[in-house]
Amino acid sequence: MPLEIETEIEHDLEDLKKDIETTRGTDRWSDAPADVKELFHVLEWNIIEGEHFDTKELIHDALEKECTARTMIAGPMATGIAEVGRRFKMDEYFLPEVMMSAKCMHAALEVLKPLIVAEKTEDVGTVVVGTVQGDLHDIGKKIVAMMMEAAGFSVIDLGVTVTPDEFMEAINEHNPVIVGFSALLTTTMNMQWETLKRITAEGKREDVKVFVGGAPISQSWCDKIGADAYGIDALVSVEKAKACVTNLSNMKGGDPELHAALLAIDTEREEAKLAEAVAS
Ligand code: B12
Repeated sequence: MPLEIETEIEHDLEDLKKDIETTRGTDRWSDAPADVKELFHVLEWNIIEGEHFDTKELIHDALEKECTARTMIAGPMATGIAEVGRRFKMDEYFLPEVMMSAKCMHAALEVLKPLIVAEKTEDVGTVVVGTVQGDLHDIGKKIVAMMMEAAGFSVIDLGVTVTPDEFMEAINEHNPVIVGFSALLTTTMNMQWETLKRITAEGKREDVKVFVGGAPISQSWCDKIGADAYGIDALVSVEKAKACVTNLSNMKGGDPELHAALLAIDTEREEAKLAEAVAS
């Protein structure tokens, strides 16, 4: 039986720092058996310290203990790389350290991807994703792509620093239901807008639903550039993508009603969370 471990707790980065640096007496993964909790802390440290030669072994150890790929991605891998981002921002880490941590994430995803993708049972449509021109970040986009694939989509991943031309070529060739732009830099987020303008100029806006995501991206950015949906994380992105091929499948890309319906998915989730918090 796969282990069910809570990974949804939201962390303030400062609290996470204190927690990671000073104690393992944490509420993170407290519902996991003690050996799994310890292993998760070791995996988290492995990513923070960029010990990429050992990452795959740790992932295999966790799989042997019945941890799921999703738990590892949303749990220790997410908190580990978040702490790396904080250290980088505070000038405690420089580029070489971040690159080593990214290597750990890629090593882990290499093991986990086949397990996630194996969940695919049906083909519900095509998604084209890519990181926009000028941007080399691809860890989050890869996670989104694999979760989409598990949910039944055929995913065409165009890689990193994808030009508007390349996005257009892929749209014309694959006729996707959704095209997703990832951007992690404030200096490249504008390329999401440029690519979207290009899709509109080529007369393809109604044919494709446009999703945007990445650390600096927000719902208000999505609204501003006229994209259809913002995906704060992979799970939310998949939920919205599924809506595009089920109850919202008759709506066209760029339709304000589609935009509102996709946004309502976030509102409903927030309301449900609030109701749950009030009830407990
Ligand atoms: C790892 C990393 C790198 C690695 C990237 C390796 C790789 N192959 O991806 C390397 C070392 C190469 C790197 C380079 C640089 N980086 Co960097 N990097 C990071 C770091 C630490 C983690 C990013 C990450 O992987 N996060 C984990 C994933 C899981 O999260 P995510 O990407 O946000 O994805 C989730 C959601 O956003 C969403 N999502 C993501 N994409 C999409 C797409 C769609 C369609 C949808 C729906 C959803 C979605 O779902 C994902 C899964 O849940 C961030 C810190 C941070 N806080 O983000 C800095 C960060 C993004 N980098 C930063 C900077 C400055 C740089 C450099 C410019 C540094 C330099 N001086 O050279 C270069 C830029 C290179 C370039 N041209 O792109 C800054 C950006 C600041 C800014 N204001 O723009 C950050 C924020 C660090 C910081 N705090 O200062 N970086």
